[in-house]
Amino acid sequence: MASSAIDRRIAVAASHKPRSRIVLRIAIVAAAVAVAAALAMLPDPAKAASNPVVIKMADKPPFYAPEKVAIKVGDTVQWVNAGQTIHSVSTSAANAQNASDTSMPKGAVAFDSGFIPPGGDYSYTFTVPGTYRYFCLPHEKAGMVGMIVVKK
Ligand SMILES: [Cu+2]
Repeated sequence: MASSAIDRRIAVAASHKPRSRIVLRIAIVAAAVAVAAALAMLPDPAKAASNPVVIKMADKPPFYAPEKVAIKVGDTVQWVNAGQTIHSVSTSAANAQNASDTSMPKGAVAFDSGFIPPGGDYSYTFTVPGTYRYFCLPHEKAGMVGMIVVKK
């Protein structure tokens, strides 16, 4: 009796092996399809560059205009420094003085423009839907924070 129970367990374990391999194979195919779909969703660079959503960065008081923007996945945002001083755009929590000034949806990778001189600009294409809070490194304390909502 006891040995037949063990035999059954071995039989079950053996029958699970090929099935888990099939599951793995399906997972690999699904991942490949997901990557292909993600690549297909990436905007044509020439097209994106010709029609970005523009956010101006100004000095007195330092702010993003508009402060809140709603876009679609694949849209590119271009921040233009229209002021006389340095500004930046960052979702990097490591660089934020106040953690609540930055947030990203799951799966998004933090971006940081570095310092943008007057007249300079920075562009970023959003590929992960969700809400992004970002800040200007020199002016976070002064309230220079912005929000981008990326819809599917
Ligand atoms: Cu600034």
